[in-house]
Amino acid sequence: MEQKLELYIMPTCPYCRKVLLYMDQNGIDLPLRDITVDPGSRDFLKREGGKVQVPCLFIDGKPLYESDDIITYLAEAFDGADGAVIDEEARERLDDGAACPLL
Ligand SMILES: N[C@@H](CCC(=O)N[C@@H](CS)C(=O)NCC(=O)O)C(=O)O
Repeated sequence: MEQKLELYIMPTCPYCRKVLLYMDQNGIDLPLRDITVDPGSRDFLKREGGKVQVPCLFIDGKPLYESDDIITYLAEAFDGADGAVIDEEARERLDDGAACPLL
């Protein structure tokens, strides 16, 4: 059975951009919830996830935090058709000196 996936993000968050970059490189398209423009999404994240931290991938309503864990999950869930490719150089660039905006 197909799982319901939703990715909670902030566009300026480098960890979110890392996940989004990975998705882009692998042709993965998921519904995005931008908590900076949607207060309802932020409230949902706090209530159901337990904390306001992004990125957070909801898998059938269950939260998965941590960008690397999300990428690992996506690599397994979407592996096959196109093959999962992680661009290590791009990931390092995003990790390097990444500054998180205040929530
Ligand atoms: N280790 C986490 C770091 C995520 C992170 O620090 N996100 C920031 C936004 S850039 C955040 O949500 N901070 C709020 C908090 O941690 O309470 C990851 O890789 O996903």
